Amino acid sequence: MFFITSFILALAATTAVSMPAPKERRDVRMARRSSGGAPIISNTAAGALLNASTVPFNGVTGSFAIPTFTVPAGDDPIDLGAANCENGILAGINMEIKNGSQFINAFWTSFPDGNDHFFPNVSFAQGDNITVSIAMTNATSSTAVITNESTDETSTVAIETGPICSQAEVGWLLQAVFDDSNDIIPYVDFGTVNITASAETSSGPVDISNATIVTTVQNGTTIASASVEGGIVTIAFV
Ligand SMILES: *C1O[C@H](CO)[C@@H](O)[C@H](O)[C@H]1NC(C)=O
Ligand SMILES: *[C@@H]1O[C@H](CO)[C@@H](O)[C@H](O)[C@H]1NC(C)=O
Ligand SMILES: *[C@@H]1O[C@H](CO)[C@@H](O)[C@H](O)[C@H]1NC(C)=O
Ligand SMILES: *[C@@H]1O[C@H](CO)[C@@H](O)[C@H](O)[C@H]1NC(C)=O
Ligand SMILES: *[C@@H]1O[C@H](CO)[C@@H](O)[C@H](O)[C@H]1NC(C)=O
Ligand SMILES: *[C@@H]1O[C@H](CO)[C@@H](O)[C@H](O)[C@H]1NC(C)=O
Ligand SMILES: *[C@@H]1O[C@H](CO)[C@@H](O)[C@H](O)[C@H]1NC(C)=O
Ligand SMILES: *[C@@H]1O[C@H](CO)[C@@H](O)[C@H](O)[C@H]1NC(C)=O
Ligand SMILES: *[C@@H]1O[C@H](CO)[C@@H](O)[C@H](O)[C@H]1NC(C)=O
Repeated sequence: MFFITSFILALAATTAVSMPAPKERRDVRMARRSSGGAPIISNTAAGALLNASTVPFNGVTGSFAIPTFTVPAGDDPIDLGAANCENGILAGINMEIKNGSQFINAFWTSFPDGNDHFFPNVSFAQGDNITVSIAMTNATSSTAVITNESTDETSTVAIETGPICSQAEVGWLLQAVFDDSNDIIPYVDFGTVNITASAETSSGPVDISNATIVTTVQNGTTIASASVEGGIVTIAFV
């Protein structure tokens, strides 16, 4: 089985923010490939990625406080699946300011289908502590759960996919979003996001300290940096 799970938190600075289209999300996953654990430079993402060594991942979790934002923001999902696997799942939160109003939604997408679905019965505000997780039931069926820890509201969905392939990657990322012209919207200053990250295989929890770091560089300038220490993935606006 192959598992990728990414937390993707995107923050953007214009009013014309839209969720990344499925193709764009997939392109982001493709673009963040690197070899041998070398740091990855991306123009759309920052955070950490981890490959399974011998035993595939079967679950991944991230907990964090929704950052403060005052301009349109983006996307904070986890995904399960991979660039080299046809099938996968993405789940998390999307943050936007549209027409002066703030929206924070939890959503999930499966690949290759690519349609966004919203988690019912849960809502969020800036500063809320949330936990997102995906766990495989079997090769073609998973459960995604999002919880607002601040109120104990939880929403759980069952997600069917095609067979997930046999190599594994998990990740916790902050991701840029795209405007209606498919241009990358620059990050706004999101400060620091600390994600308490964990992943597990059938053998139990995995040490994430060797995760590959992903740094966002746009137009030659480092926009966001990341580090991993003690099970916390820290992503910082530079
Ligand atoms: C989630 O928790 C926060 C903090 O307690 C609260 O402000 C927010 O309203 C909660 N969400 C819902 C839908 O109750
Ligand atoms: C995970 O392994 C795949 C296959 O070897 C490789 O393409 C990918 O870059 C690796 N990812 C990381 C984060 O090292
Ligand atoms: C934006 O908000 C204003 C004031 O509430 C409203 O009149 C207008 O129709 C809204 N525009 C859109 C596109 O929703
Ligand atoms: C959402 O709430 C409705 C009404 O209480 C309930 O029927 C439904 O099962 C809930 N859905 C989830 C995913 O919890
Ligand atoms: C996988 O799990 C789902 C949900 O429990 C179940 O409906 C499905 O039959 C299972 N598939 C296989 C191949 O076991
Ligand atoms: C989020 O968690 C932190 C650390 O436990 C706590 O200090 C803070 O009050 C929590 N925030 C909310 C909105 O519950
Ligand atoms: C990069 O620079 C080009 C040309 O100046 C500009 O149009 C574009 O918006 C910039 N991209 C980002 C992400 O800042
Ligand atoms: C993230 O962790 C660092 C180091 O512990 C701390 O200084 C910072 O305040 C934290 N940021 C948030 C938003 O919790
Ligand atoms: C992390 O990488 C170091 C150096 O390659 C290696 O010795 C160590 O076993 C790795 N730790 C884990 C948990 O994979």
